[in-house]
Order: sequence, then structure tokens, then C-alpha cells
Amino acid sequence: MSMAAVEPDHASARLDAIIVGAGIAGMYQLYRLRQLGLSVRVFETGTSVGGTWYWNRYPGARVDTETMFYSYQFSEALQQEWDWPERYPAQADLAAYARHVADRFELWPDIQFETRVDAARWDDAAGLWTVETDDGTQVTARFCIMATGCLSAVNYPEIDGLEDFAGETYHTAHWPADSVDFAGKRVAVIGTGSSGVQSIPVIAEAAAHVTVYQRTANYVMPAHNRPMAADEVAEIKVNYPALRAKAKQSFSGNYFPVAGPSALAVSEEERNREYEKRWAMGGLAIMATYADFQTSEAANETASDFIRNKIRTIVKDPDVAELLAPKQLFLCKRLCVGTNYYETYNRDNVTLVDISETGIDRITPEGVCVAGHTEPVDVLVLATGFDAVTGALKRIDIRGVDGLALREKWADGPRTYLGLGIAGFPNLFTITGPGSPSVLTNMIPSIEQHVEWIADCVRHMRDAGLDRIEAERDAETDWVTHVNDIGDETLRATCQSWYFGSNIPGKPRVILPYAGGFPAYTEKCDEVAAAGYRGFALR
Ligand code: N01
Repeated sequence: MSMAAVEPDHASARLDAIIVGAGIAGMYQLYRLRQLGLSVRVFETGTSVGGTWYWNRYPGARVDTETMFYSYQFSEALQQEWDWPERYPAQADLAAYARHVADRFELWPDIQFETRVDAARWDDAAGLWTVETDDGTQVTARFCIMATGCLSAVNYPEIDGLEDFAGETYHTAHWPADSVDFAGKRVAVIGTGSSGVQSIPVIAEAAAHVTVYQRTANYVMPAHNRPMAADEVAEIKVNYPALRAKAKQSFSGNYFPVAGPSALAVSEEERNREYEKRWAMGGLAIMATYADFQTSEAANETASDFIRNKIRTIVKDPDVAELLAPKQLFLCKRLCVGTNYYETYNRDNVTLVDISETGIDRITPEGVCVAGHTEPVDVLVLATGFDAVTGALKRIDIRGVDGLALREKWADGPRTYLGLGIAGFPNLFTITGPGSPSVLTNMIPSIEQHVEWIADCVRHMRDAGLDRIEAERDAETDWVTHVNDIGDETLRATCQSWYFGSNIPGKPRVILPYAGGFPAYTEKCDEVAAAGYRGFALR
């Protein structure tokens, strides 16, 4: 089907619901609200669906959660009919999947592309949201649902001279649709999080030379990507309901086997055997090996040391290996998954520059200057990540009751009830908002849980003749306190990471996701709904 998307409507229109973003969350929310008979419009900045998988087109971009489980489960027919080519499919396959979903559920007509939402204003007397877009459209609706993504507000680093660079500059999360030609070029990559880890080996194969600027070394597990075998796919598909149910009972909503409650309760030999098994398995499964990785530093160090030693065996230059060996605890920052990442530093055309102490002095028209030395380059790749979880919401001028600005309300950190509702902002829902498990879990099951909770809530309101819902201040305060307490108890609090906003200058240091796990969180959401949406004021 062609993309018969909505034409911009400059006249004021009245809808039941507006959804901001046509990624995995916005698409499914549209489907669920339309099923209720609501009139809905989705606004999307890009030219097609997919969100994360539309924008992150950098070389080597692929999902690092096994895609048989990183996929929608709301439609049994969809999950049976769709075939993933690889264990960790590439960005193009994920974008194709998103387009297939839009075709299959006829979502295109209700999505207006190439339209950025700049502002959203609540009118308490009318009980309506008015959304303003960059093309001058003003649309009103009873409900406004932010499906803006946790990792979508691009972080352009504040480095002196960045604008003056004379060569080509690309950000991994805003990569051009046409592929970039690196042949014969000298490339600088700034950033060694998941995006840098995935792109550096692929760029190194094409470029004349790659210089990697590393501020913090990360733990990188090998992906061991491979084509999906037909019998493996068949077995998963037959057992999908049971496997999905089991995944939902795990902390991260993933299907990872747990070896035991404590890394310290077993011998070193047994522990290392288990870690070797996970290294051979590849991917994120090592996270779940022992249950005390976030509570016991000694337990955590056993896994940290295992990976550091792997780096020392792979990387031939011992000085480079030491620079690549992370100093912070394992899982303090987001675990990365790569292909030939450490091996890439054995190539003659790759240089690692440690900027942990110095930072980058400046970018000059010719290249990157560190500690007084300028390395001339032709291409600058910024793999510098995102203003995570709150960034996309704060970039929109959202005004609630009495003109209260969300940016002001969240000046000292986000405040939400369950990451779903915000006191002072009636009829506004956030999908995987701050204070929900989101980025600490498999995102698609977390998105589905939020979308379904919101759709059930809207149906409940319709059936009960209610048209206004707002998180209560006390419920919000209790939830924020709980989120922060749990966050501060985990070993994640011991380093600088985007989970705490530390990557953005001036951003308050507050844990952004809920670190209590997917099962505890969903139980709480279900309890709240069953108790007539306890903690929300409905009228
Ligand atoms: O971003 P990041 P990302 N000067 O923030 C460095 C998901 N994801 O795009 O660590 C110099 O992790 C920064 O240094 P430091 C996944 O959840 C998933 O890579 O702050 N350096 C860091 O090294 C992931 O965690 C997938 O000290 C600067 C890097 O840039 C999240 O997205 C793929 C700097 C940024 O790393 C974000 O990943 C990709 C500066 N001024 C992403 N500013 C898959 O599923 C920042 N840095 C595969």
C-alpha cells in the first residue's frame, strides 16, 4: 500500500485524541483508540513510521534485543505471519516491519507526516487540548497522548567550534536516508555508547582511517548475530504465548535465563563457566546471570572483571586494552552489544583517543583538537546519544492547568504518576514516560502495556460518562519518592549515565526510569485500574 497519509489540515479540527509520534508506541496507540471508535490523528516529524527505527540509520544500526521478542505481541496473526531474517535485524528490516504494521492495520490515513508538534495547551474550561504544529495547524482533542519516545531527542554535544567544522558532520540518531560514502576518508567518531559501538566497526571497514574519541569505556558483549533458522523460528512461534508470558514475569520483560540468586553463592569456576556460556550465547543475556548484580558490588565485580579480561585477550595492544576496559561497574551504564567491536581496535586504520581526563578542546575547521593536538579529519560522526526520557517531552511547550509549563514543573526532575499521568496536566498520557520501567526493559512489551492501560482507561471513562482524568498530587509525590528510592538503592547510582541525566549539561541528576522491574510495575498499574484508577481524579 502506498502511504496515503493525511494532508496537513490548516483549519482548526476537533478530534477525540491526538497522538504525538508514529513510532512503535504511537502506531499501536492509534490502532487501540480507533478500535474504541475514537477519532484520532497522529503527528509525526519524519516521513514514515517507525520512530527509533526510522531515525537511527547509522551504519551498523540493528536492534540488540532478540527480535523474536522485540516485536509486537498484540496480534497473534501478525507475530505468526512476520518472519525476521536475523537474530538481531538491521534498522532497514525494523523500518520495513513498522511499515508492514501500518499497512496491515491501515494506520496511514490517520498519520500526518513531516509535521512537528511544537506546543500543546490545556483549556480547563473547555476540557480540551490544543496542539500546535510547525505548519501552523491547530487541532483540539479531548486527549493528548505523548508517544514521543525515550531516546529520540538528539544530544548535540556542546563542544567549542562544532559549527565551524569544514567537513561533513553526522549524528548517528539523525543519519541521512542516503548512505554516507566513507571511502578514502579520515573519520572521527565521538562517543562509545551503543550507537558508537555498532557503527565504529562498520565505518572502519570503509574509511581510510577512524579516530575514536572515548570519554567513558563501556562493557560490550558480542552479538553473535546470525540468520534465523527455520526450525528455531517455528519452535518459537508454536510456543509464543508461553514464552511471552514467561518474559513478562522477568525483571526486564525479556526472555533471559537466570543462573542463580547470587554470584557470590557459587565457586569462581562455576561463575566463570556461566559467564563463558553467556559470552558464547551473545547479546544482553549476561545481565540476568545473577540476581544481585545491582545490589552487591562484589557480585557485580565478578562480571565486570570477566568482561575486562575478555577485552585484554582480544585487544592486542595492552595499553589500548586498558583504555577499553571500563572503570565503572557492569550495568551501571547501559550494556552495549556489538559485532567485532574490540577486534576493530586491532586494525591499523583505527586509533583510540582517551578523552576521559581532558575532554575535547575544540573542533576546528580541520578536525578535532585534544590536549593541544588537532587530528585532521574529513568526516565527524557524533555518536553522542540523547536527552533521554524527558528530552522529547520538554522540547514541546506543554502547558497544563492555569498555563503551568511542564518544563517548569520538571525543572528539578520529572514528576509523574506511574510514568503515565502528570498532576496539573489532565487528559495527557505519556507512553513509557519517566517513572515507568521503559528503558530498563524490553521496550515493545513495555509500550504495549502502557498503550493497553491507556486504552482501557479511556474506554472506562467513556462507559462511565467521564471526560476528565488527572493524576492526584499526593499519588504523584508518593510514586516519585518510590521511584527515586529504588533508583538510589541500585548500583546504577554509582556512575554517570543517561539513566540519571548525567550526559546532558545542567540536567538534574534524577533517575529517569522506574528500576523496580516490569512485573512489580505492571502489578501496580493493574491494581490502580482495578481500584477505579486510584490516585487519579476522574470527573
Ligand atoms: O548514546 P549514549 P547512544 N564529549 O548516551 C559520549 C539505545 N540504543 O546513542 O559515556 C565527548 O549511550 C558519551 O560519553 P559518556 C541504548 O539504550 C540502542 O550510543 O557520557 N563524548 C558516550 O560515550 C543506548 O544506551 C541500540 O562519558 C561525549 C556517547 O557519547 C541509548 O540508545 C543502538 C560527549 C553517547 O552514548 C543511547 O545510545 C543504539 C561530549 N560532549 C542506541 N557527549 C540498539 O538497540 C556525549 N559523549 C542496538
